[in-house]
Amino acid sequence: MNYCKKKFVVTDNRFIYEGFQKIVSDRKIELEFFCSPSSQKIFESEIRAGVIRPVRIREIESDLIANFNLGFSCHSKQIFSEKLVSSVCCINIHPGFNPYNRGWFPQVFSIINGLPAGATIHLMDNEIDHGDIICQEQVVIGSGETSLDVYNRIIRLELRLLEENFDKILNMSFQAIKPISEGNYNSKQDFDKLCLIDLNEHLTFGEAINKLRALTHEPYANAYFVDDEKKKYFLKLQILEEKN
Ligand code: 0FX
Repeated sequence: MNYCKKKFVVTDNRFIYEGFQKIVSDRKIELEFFCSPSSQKIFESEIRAGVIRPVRIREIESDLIANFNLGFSCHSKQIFSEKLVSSVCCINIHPGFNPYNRGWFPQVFSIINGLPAGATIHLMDNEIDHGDIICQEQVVIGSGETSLDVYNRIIRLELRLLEENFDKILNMSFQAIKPISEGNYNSKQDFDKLCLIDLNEHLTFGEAINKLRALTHEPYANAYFVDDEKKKYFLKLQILEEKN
């Protein structure tokens, strides 16, 4: 029966994990936490203590379907299968303002294409960052912000939205609304393409600054150009706001 079924969280992000744990411990609710096998280093001590289990979701899917009635994907590297999302209520905490710039690194693309950025909590279906929206909030991107600046605000917003909506989600008393359109989707390949700076591309200064600040995200080396000797140079933009 539903009321005795368990709830799970899959995450590969330490900041989100710690925030999630705080929300859970304030409420004395039991959740099972999983991470991807590739994130074992991030969660070394938690794995040793048995509070997070590294799993391939596909391998434990039948257990999840039989014994769980709610699951969260919070910055998980793993895609939930159609079978899982149609059998168990699965909820995604996403660092983007659906349906805009669904998929890879939403704020990077928002800085470049001007589409809204923010955070969305939504039901999962078999398309990426696509299901009905439980709640969302936009962040306004400042003209001097890099991808890292915007991302740091978004992950805090995700946790605030989760905290505010957690009880409703657990009681299944939320109302989810269809996204206003299909929006647009960016893949890892779209991001990789952005990173190669074509030295002969004609852009306005504004467009070039936006591209470089969108690709500035410590500790990653993203934007690069290749010179005539095939040497590769990475670029990042430093922006200093005038102090009054
Ligand atoms: O936790 P997360 O934001 O990413 C995770 C998953 O790894 C990812 O597959 C999933 N789509 C996402 C919802 O949750 O951490 P991250 O370190 O992979 O990325 C954080 C930000 O860092 C990203 O928005 C842009 C930046 N970044 C990341 C990588 C890997 C870069 O600028 N370059 C990079 O190569």
